[in-house]
Amino acid sequence: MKRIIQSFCICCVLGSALYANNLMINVDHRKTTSLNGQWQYIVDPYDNGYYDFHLNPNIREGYFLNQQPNSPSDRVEYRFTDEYVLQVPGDWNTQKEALYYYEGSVWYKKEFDYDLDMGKRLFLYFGGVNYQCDVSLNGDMLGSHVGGFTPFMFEITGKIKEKGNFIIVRVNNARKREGVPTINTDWWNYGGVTRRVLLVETDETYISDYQIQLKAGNRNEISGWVQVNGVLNVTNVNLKIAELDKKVVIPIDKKGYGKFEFMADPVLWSPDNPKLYTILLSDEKSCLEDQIGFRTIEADGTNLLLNGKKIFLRGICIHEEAPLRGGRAFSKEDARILLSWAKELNCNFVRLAHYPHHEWMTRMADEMGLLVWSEIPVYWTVLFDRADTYANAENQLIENITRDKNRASIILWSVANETPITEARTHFLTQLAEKAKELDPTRLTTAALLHSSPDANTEVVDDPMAEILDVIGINEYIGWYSGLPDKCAKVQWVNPYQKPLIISETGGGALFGYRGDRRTRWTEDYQSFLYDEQIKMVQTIPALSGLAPWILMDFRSPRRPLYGIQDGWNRKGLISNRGEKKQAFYTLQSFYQSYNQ
Ligand code: GCB
Repeated sequence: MKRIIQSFCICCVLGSALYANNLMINVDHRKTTSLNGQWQYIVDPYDNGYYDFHLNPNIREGYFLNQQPNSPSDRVEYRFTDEYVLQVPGDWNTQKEALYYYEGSVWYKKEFDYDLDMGKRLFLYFGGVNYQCDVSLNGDMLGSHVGGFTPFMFEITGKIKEKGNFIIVRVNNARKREGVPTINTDWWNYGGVTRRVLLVETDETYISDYQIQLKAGNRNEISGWVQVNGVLNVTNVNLKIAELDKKVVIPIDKKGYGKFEFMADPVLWSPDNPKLYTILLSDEKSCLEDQIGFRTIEADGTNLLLNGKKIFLRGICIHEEAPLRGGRAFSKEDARILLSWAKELNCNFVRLAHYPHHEWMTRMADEMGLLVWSEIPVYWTVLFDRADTYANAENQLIENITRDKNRASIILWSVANETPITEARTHFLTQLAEKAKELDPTRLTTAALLHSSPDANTEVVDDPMAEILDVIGINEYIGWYSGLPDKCAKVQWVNPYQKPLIISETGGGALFGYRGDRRTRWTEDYQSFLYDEQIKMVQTIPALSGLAPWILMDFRSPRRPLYGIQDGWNRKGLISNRGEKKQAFYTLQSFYQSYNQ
């Protein structure tokens, strides 16, 4: 009983235990068993399976116990059944009409058998669960996780049986003022086990994590580190890059950690030539493969340098919304469609807004040659003066960087979007930017900032975060939230910072197929005219390093109720939610094509 009391201790759920996440990276190249598919579920708006009638932890009847009545007189007031199943991965909102607007708890259950050989270890891996979850196995709590877009895992070696295991997960997507994001966003709060669930099997000792990159600003030196987990009788890890004719022996210390650096002359990864090398990491027993590209990214005054050469980022923002089908994107095919559209636009850059996207996206960006802005959901008005909110944001940053630090495509770690300027905010974001640098000195930090307008035709970059970050992102909606598109021609931009500047958002809404004159809002004509005017204006911004308009595809948002036009969708997409390209798609496409020449 004690074990159960501990596992349901509310302070464990609300305290630092939420952030204990020993992530093993690169699950795709390990021995895995999918637990995707149909999971039984119970909707629990009152958290009845979690609290008793006095709001104490429901130790005796908590749904994680999966109790079965043993006799006709037994009282058990819940039952998981095949009559109620949800597809995992997937959000619940678009799977069940009754759950479309639902925000609260849903219990998921999955059974599995597993025959684990002696000397092997087993981990339960979740790619992403929105927003908070408590995970149990065979009636015992494994732990909890907060944050809807990053992976986490639990070791279950010694906790499974050969037959009849059951996992029960309470998922809760209630928005919280102190959460990250907070209660106020412009996207749909898709709940559920939205990304894949896997069992990952390893040897007793295994390589859990590593970073292998060119040294910052050095195109001939590869450096990094490896972390080994387990019994730690490993003295060396071998790193092999056959195509570069490199074999490196990395000495491992008592903590399982080893550093390395060596000279090399790799073909550099770039959008024009997204060259990836097969990397093999091995200890005596096992070998782990990855595909890694090598490139450098630097800020040099107002210039952004990719592989030492000035680059202009021809970008587009993307939400992780499934193309055509709607709902949270989760498959390789979803990623392929979204990124192919970006390629068709002649982009060399995507801003993956406003939270870490699926690992498919960044791996595919590596393969397809798209540079990536990767972001955490520090959006608008999170509670910047709260230590727990900071800890949550930092944990999401750590999990994001941990997962994706070997992706050549990622050049920017973004710590926030459109946050109000206060001392507490600036302190909060500065700490995040410092953390990102500490974890990954090979990339640049950024955030999407706001600008100020001292008079009708002057726009000034003046957020104090511009001092701290390597690259400044500015969201501006001239011609949509501020004036009409012709305002763009009158505006003067003032940017005192000697740093690369990117317009990280701009745009306006249009309903696909709605045509009219260019001053009629919501027509494709208005939107395309706005893009024409924006394109002219941004070229007058001194030393601009990139543009990422808002947004590739229409996406669901409860903030967008306008009947007959929005109907619950943010219509700023260049492509409708049905995959139809609006006129502005072609406007931007031809600008990017001309920029490319
Ligand atoms: C913004 C936000 C983005 C919104 C967009 C809009 O500035 O960063 O999340 O969706 O504007 O459509 O208003």
